[in-house]
Amino acid sequence: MSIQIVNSQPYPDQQPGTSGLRKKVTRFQQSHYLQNFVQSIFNVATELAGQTLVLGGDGRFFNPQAIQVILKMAAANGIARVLVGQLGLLSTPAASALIRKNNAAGGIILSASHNPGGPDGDFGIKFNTANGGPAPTSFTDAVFQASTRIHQYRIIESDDIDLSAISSHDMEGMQIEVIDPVQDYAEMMAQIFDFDKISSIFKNGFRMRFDAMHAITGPYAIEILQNRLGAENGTVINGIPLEDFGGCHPDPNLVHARELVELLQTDPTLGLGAASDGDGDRNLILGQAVFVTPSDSLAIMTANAGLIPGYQSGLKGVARSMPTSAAVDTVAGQLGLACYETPTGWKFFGNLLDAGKITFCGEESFGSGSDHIREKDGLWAVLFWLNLIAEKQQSVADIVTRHWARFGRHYYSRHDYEAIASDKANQLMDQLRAALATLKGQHFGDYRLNQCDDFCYTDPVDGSVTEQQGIRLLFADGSRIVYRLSGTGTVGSTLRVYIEKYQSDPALHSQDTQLALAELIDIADQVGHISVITGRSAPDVIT
Ligand code: G16
Repeated sequence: MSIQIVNSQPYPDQQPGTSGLRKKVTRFQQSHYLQNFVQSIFNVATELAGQTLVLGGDGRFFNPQAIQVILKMAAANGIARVLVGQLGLLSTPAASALIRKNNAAGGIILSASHNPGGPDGDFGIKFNTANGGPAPTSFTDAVFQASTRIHQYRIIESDDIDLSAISSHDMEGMQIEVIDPVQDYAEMMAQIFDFDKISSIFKNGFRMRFDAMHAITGPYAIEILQNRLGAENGTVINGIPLEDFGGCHPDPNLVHARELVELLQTDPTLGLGAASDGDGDRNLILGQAVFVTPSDSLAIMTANAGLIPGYQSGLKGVARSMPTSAAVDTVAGQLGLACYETPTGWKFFGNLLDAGKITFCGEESFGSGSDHIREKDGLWAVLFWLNLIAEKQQSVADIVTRHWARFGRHYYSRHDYEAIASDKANQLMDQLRAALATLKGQHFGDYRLNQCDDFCYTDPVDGSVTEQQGIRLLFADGSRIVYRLSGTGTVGSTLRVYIEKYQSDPALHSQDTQLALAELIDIADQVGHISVITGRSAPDVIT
């Protein structure tokens, strides 16, 4: 055996955030940095020894090198078999599906999600457990602790494995299967959605654009939308995965998916615009002159689940992350469904899904998904909308406005202040926390503050408690302002301010979300002292 035991020193900054460890590529390239973290995973996930591991990433810069290191470390740590995507590629939802289908003991996914890539961009690594979902906080905390104590790691001395073709290899007794990253996932989608019905709208001239943002979903979208469903060639734009995402920012929002937004504006024959992010778990849904907020999308999916073959037997319940609008709560209330409010982070849905308490879940951060896997799923959401359009024979705008007419409208916007100095961001949150007791009952113009707190979640399945998940201002009319610091940024701190207002009367619905929320936006600044503390007069990104 050519196992090497390599001496190394801990790095102090290997604490995983909302979704694994995300740092600059240059940080990951420092000697032993990646190896320390991977060894810490193996030291904690002792259940992996003798079992199957799924491995792949979103193809960003450093993906190929990291895959080879992890294969060699897996072999040295007693893993029996690794399923690795061809060329080291796997979308996050496809990886989750593979873990579940193959009874793998876990998976390692290489991605910094929607963060930019390239030599100066970001890289990331996360561990998913045997249920296919992101590891819980107890696990990531243990990995961080292990990383602070590490002094050596195990690795095989071996040549790199050729991942360019579907093939099998043996590495010191560990079996490596290089698999097609797309086919199993495409099959699963065909089981959930009515592919014949969706094909029929494309046959009848329905046109759409899907922006893969030069990230992982290109090959998946081309196979499913163009090859299997018969959408015209050219439906998938930016479909070739590039290690720097073509210099673009693979974050499917109205700012970074500008090209798609403009395509919809200039071509009135396009009935749907959609996009996904770096690793394929997020989604953006656009119609002609309408952006479907992720919060509304979850509510609309919940209200219409019965139209989709995979959900015809009904929903067990639904869940949303705390900052996500309460649009889905309104639907759940009317349909008599249980509705859960969790902290930000897909991992919090895992227990609810595993316990059979929910079927759908979603987040304002462009994530929606169901119990088919344990990750959010970008293409799943796009297919859901296509299936809805095909069933209802209505435009995206019609589906949305009819939904609002029935359930009322939750005006909703997120304001992001990016890369602010961390001490300022912490000061802002600390002063808000300190003011909570005095804020309650205060009036701000027409708005009376009913309740305010720092969101604390008790998991209904295992009783675990997660504190300090965002400051909530809850007003008497149901309006909300939420302040929270992002867990996925890599430069300074990002402050997210979420603003929401409910209007049940369709006659009073306005076209302009920012206008409808203007007073609350002012209150958010007034209470949070955002401009004073950060020195910023406006957010960097408004969604
Ligand atoms: C990750 C998590 C999501 C979460 C998001 C929050 O998304 O997987 O569940 O909603 O982070 O991001 P932030 O903390 O920046 O608001 P992703 O797509 O980056 O893996």
